[in-house]
Amino acid sequence: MILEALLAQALSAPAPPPSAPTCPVEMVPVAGVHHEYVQRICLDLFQGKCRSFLPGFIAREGRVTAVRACMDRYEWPNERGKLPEVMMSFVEAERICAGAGKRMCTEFEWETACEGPETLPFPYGQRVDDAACNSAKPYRSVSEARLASRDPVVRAAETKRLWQGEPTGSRPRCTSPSGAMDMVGNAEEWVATSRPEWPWRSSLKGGYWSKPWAGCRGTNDSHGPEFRFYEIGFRCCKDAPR
Ligand SMILES: [Ca+2]
Repeated sequence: MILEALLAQALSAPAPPPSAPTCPVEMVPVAGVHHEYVQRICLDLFQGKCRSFLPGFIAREGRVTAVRACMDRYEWPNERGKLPEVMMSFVEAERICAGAGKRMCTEFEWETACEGPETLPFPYGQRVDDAACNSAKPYRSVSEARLASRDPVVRAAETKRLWQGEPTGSRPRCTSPSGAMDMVGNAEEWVATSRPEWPWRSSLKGGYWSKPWAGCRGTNDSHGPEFRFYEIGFRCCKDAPR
């Protein structure tokens, strides 16, 4: 049944996407039709994670959302070559984006930017490429007690010990079809939840420097807006001009 659905959808013409907006120079236009669920055929399953998908076969299902927005090209502070800021809560990210005349990206905007019109599983293509993005560094075990310490010196030391981020835009192949960079890997990114049935208004996208299977789909919905962690940053979005 899944194969039949995939074939039927692969052969049908996609709906025309919304026209791309004109965005500020530091942002990229994001325009497309987002489908709540996608199903693909996996070609290479490794330790429960799919590392390669069959190109061209995809079933798009669930709620359909037209997306039209502007998105920061890089993780905050959205300047090429700067290190992404981490240990950011969703609430802090909201305040910073608002201060820049922007807002949080929604989960569906983020996925649309990452996948592009072909609804790619990874921003750079159909299969995991450990060198494309900063997502395959060795995992370092975390001292949650030190990270949550009341002493800012202790927190900073633990954050520094765990840090494996890179300057934004360092890996040219880590560019999504929309032009946004480092969507997979480097800092994990706060977004505004698009699925109202989920527990928090805050969600996390794109994995980080030690999550080599991270792709455009797959949302971490486990953390509320006050949560902060050593690898969590964000990027901002803005409504597209009419
Ligand atoms: Ca990222």
